[in-house]
Amino acid sequence: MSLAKLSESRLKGPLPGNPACPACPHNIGLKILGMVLGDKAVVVVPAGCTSIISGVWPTAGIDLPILHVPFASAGAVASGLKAAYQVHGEDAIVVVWSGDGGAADIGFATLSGAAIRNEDIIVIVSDNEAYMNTGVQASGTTPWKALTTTSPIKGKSEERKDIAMIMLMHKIPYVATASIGYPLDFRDKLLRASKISGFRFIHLHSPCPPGWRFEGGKTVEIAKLAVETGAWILWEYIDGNIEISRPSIKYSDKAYRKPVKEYLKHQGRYRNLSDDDIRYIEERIDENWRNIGIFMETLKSGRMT
Ligand SMILES: Cc1ncc(C[n+]2csc(CCOP(=O)(O)OP(=O)(O)O)c2C)c(N)n1
Ligand code: SF4
Ligand SMILES: [Mg+2]
Repeated sequence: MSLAKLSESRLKGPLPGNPACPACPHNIGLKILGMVLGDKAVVVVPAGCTSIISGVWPTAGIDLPILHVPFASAGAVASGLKAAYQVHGEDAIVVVWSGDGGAADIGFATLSGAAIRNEDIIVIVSDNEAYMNTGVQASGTTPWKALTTTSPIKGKSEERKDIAMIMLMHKIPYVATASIGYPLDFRDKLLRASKISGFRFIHLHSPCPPGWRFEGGKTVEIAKLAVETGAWILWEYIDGNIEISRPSIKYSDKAYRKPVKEYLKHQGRYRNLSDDDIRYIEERIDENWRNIGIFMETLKSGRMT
């Protein structure tokens, strides 16, 4: 179904005038979520920007049923909620909509537990690469050298953790990366995930204007540049195999990738990068592509079960 059709048929998702910053990536992602899952989604939201975006009673910022839960508990609450719906014979799709801090760091234990139990839930991590709601503190997914309010003066000194690969290692049925710059790819992945049962995980790249220090109108452009430079790889793990997703396929060949500087230069959080740093970041991108290629081959050969 086309986006326009989906949009006509279900007007679920973020409402106009909600308190998100202009050009907020979460609003874009939530719009797709509402369009695809519509009335069936029940959304579990740990603390983060989305807690604010969803509004303060009696007004609402998002037209979806939302359960606000403590930071560390989303995986556990979603598991219990789904079990309760099953007992009552209702087929609600329970979705955790979490930030990176809520998923990769503080809520990781309950998320990992729910994954190991293969709970019948969908987890979407809208990754803006820092704890934005509390003032841009570094999280486990903040990239190396990005400036945050808790990083050393020259930027974060550690590498980011790859939460999608970590979740894949839990041997769950479905894992994908997505980007708010490619809504149709995200829509398709969400649709496919919604037709599978068990624990499904989508890691959504979500550039944040105030947190990354770029002009609001550039949210989608920057998300696309992450893919076009190869810095964000779109892939999908399903039926025991990984495939590079259509928007990223071309960039498997380094010759087609834009220089990573094109992506970094718009973002004030990278203003202190040296030429050596940029070269190093480019090398890491190459390495990520090599690693995913090796992993794809390993899965195809059946050497990993
Ligand atoms: C246990 C606990 N620690 C800290 C906080 C404060 N807190 C609320 S939102 C937030 C940041 C959330 O970051 P993230 O999950 O990345 O979501 P974002 O705001 O970036 O969308 C923090 C630290 C809290 N609510 N609970
Ligand atoms: S800080 Fe970023 S993620 Fe949070 S509401 Fe603003 S634009 Fe959205
Ligand atoms: Mg965040």
